[in-house]
Amino acid sequence: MTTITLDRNAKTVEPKQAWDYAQARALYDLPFADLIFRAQSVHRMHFDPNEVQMSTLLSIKTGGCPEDCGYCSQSSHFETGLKASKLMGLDEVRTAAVQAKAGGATRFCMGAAWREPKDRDIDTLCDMVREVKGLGLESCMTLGMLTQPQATRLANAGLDYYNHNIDTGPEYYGKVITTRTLQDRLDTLEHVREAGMAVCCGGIIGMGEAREDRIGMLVTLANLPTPPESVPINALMKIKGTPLGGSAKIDNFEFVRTIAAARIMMPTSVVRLSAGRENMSEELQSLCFLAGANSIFIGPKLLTTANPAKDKDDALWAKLGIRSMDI
Ligand code: SAM
Ligand code: DTB
Ligand code: SF4
Repeated sequence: MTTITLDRNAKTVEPKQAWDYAQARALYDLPFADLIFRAQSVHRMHFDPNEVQMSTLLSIKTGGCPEDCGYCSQSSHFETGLKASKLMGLDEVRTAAVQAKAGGATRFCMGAAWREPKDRDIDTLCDMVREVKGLGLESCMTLGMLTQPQATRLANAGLDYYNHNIDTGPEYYGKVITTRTLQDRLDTLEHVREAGMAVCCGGIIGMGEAREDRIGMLVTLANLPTPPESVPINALMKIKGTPLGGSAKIDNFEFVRTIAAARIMMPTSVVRLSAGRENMSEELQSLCFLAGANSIFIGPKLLTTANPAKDKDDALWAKLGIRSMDI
């Protein structure tokens, strides 16, 4: 194991191997300015600090999900008022991807409210991947658990990334979801890796978890056999009718600390400021970028919830001098 020094003037902290909880905790607990300086220094070693990747999401199959994720509008276990729909047709996906590209996205992520896809849907999903790739966009899908053959078929169709979040730390996992285990998620991540796709894996902050759980989540991610190339950090979008819909709002600095620790612990990964920008001030988003976030979702909608309007985002990019990252 590599030891890290927490010398306040050190420019970088770059362990090449495992992080243990105590190391991660010491990092996370640093005075705020020291943590941000560390994160920004690491960020600049691997990325242009003024570039942010713009992604757009599309819900290709909405609602009616048999899983009981306590944060989710799409679970059939809770009354959220969401209207369920079947798997979208190819034409609708193509139209949405063309629009996303015209709106400035370079990455297109398709999400389905499934526990797992059916084998018979995989050909259609592969056609969707080919459409998106044909437009020159980076592709990502999140469809629930995958078998090894399903992962291989998607990879062969050209799918670049598979998103499958661990959502929270190991000790809090059972408080959030009971219909699957953390190990189920890790098994799918292994299938994704084996198939040769890049892994997009992160979680949600603000579900009533403790700082220990946020750190536990980052330690789990950083210690995967290969850390995820892409790490989405979502701020909980509170959904009425879900068990976690009444969670207390996460402290802004705590959220930024999570981003900064993710950046330092996974220095070459794209850290995605994912759900929650709709409820964030310009200043908070800017702190997230300073802490090393370098991807966001653009477009008026995430999967089922709101995202900032384009004119608002464009005004912020202009104020900060942020450019879109090429893929
Ligand atoms: N059903 C698939 C799955 O769970 O893997 C894919 C879709 S699911 C909506 C994708 C991810 O979105 C979840 O793993 C979760 O991390 C995030 N998410 C879902 N609802 C959210 C919410 N209300 N606030 C923040 N993030 C959320
Ligand atoms: C991820 O980590 N965040 C995105 C993407 N992966 C699929 C989804 C956010 C969903 C937010 C709640 C909603 O819109 O339903
Ligand atoms: Fe289903 Fe995914 Fe929502 Fe969980 S997060 S209920 S698996 S759509």
